[in-house]
Amino acid sequence: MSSTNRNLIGGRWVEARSGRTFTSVSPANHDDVVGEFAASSAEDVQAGVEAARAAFPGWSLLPAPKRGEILFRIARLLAEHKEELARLMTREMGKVLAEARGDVQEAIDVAYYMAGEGRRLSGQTVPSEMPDKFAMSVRRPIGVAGIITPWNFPVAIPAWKLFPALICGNTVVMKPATDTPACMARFVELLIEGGLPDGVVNLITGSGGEVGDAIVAHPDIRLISFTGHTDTGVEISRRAAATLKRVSLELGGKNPIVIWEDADLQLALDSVVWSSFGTAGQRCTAASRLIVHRRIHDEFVEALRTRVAALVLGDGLDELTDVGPVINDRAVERIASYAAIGRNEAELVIGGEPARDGKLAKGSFFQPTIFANARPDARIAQEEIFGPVTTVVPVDDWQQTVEIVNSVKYGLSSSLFTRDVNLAFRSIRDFDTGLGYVNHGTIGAEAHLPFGGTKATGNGHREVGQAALDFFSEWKSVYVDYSGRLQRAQIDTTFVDQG
Ligand code: UN1
Repeated sequence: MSSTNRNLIGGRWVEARSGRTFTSVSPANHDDVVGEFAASSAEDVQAGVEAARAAFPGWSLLPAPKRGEILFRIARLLAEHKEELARLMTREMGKVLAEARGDVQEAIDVAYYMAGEGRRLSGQTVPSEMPDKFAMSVRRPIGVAGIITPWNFPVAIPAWKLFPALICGNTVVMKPATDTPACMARFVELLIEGGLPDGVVNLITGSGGEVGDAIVAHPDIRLISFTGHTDTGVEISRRAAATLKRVSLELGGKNPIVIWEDADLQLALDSVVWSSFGTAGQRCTAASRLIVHRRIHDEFVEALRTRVAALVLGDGLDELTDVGPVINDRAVERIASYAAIGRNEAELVIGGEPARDGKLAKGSFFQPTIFANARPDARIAQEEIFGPVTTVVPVDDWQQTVEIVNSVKYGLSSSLFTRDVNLAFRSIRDFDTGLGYVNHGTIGAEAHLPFGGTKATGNGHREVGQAALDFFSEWKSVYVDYSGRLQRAQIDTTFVDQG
């Protein structure tokens, strides 16, 4: 079944001005057309920005607890439609149904959390250094936010960005990834059904080159929140500087799980299979490096090979499937080229090829792949592959482990399996990543703590949790002088310490 889907601008569903469209197809079966969507351009972005600007005064002046009530309603609607959204997501993006349900659940969690923030949005109240003077800071909305989202979490990541933007009083122009417009369109329909006023959220589908560029360039967009490739993030930063936009970037990862010799091996294996091959390895937080103590390297690799050999590849809608497709054929090619590099750099344990047999023939599938005995500086141990491929690097001592963990350009997530509490705390201090796990894989961050990474993973901002409020609001410091006379700060005050 195919349908025509449109942009949402100022509360109305409209076609792209050019009338052009593009199709979204299922990565599990390219004959399955999920829908046809507006191939928008700068004109459509212009209309979206105008609608968002027009909606800004009303939305930003609506008291934040009332904005929160709308988010509560949206959270409940998302929960009611969880199964429907999850099935659409599996069909359009490929992740297995259990994970798609988790993706929608994360959006529900963020909606509830941010709805509650509507009754806090705290600033500081501090004593003034002058008598009869009141000093405090308040959060203010900024304006129109441009939100550009990836395909790997088609509902959760838009929600991470959208709900804090809204609770802070901003209005939004959103562009979904070209691979997952249907998920975003359905998500936005539910926002409207939840009572979001016209123009508060505007959806513009289309390519990065047209829609994304126009959002980044538009002078009336004050904020950009982007998740995707590091190179794109750098380019966005560069271009957004021309109009002094505030930019939050969530970029690549090369996340390690360290397995120490005293680790609970069964737990480590369960966690590695989940962190490396869940979402077919297409998470920014996927464990694409396994740093394993040399004394247990061979035993661990053999046990992991057995586990991975048992993984069932297939359509994520089939409950028996463990690993779904990757997003499209270009991804299959990219992963295959890394597998070819890996064969020259390390020992191929299992996988290494696209999977095209039988029912997989019409989709974009890649065999779950393990490389072992890799050097820490091998390309497959340094570069983000974004597929079901993980690389085992043997290690001899702790100092070397810390160096290897920190040797990549990214710093999103890291994990350590050990029973040694001292090492656990050392890892928290010394692994240079924004997320750190102990006896748990690299994936599974929750909605109420900051999410983000160090180094080339981003530009220092954090998503979700209270940290997201800091990105989507501007501080105003307020002084109320009720002394009735001129009091000059730093001058007309009693100096206790005269130096
Ligand atoms: C991502 O890795 O692309 O921590 C997002 C997790 C999820 C979000 C991941 N809550 O695995």
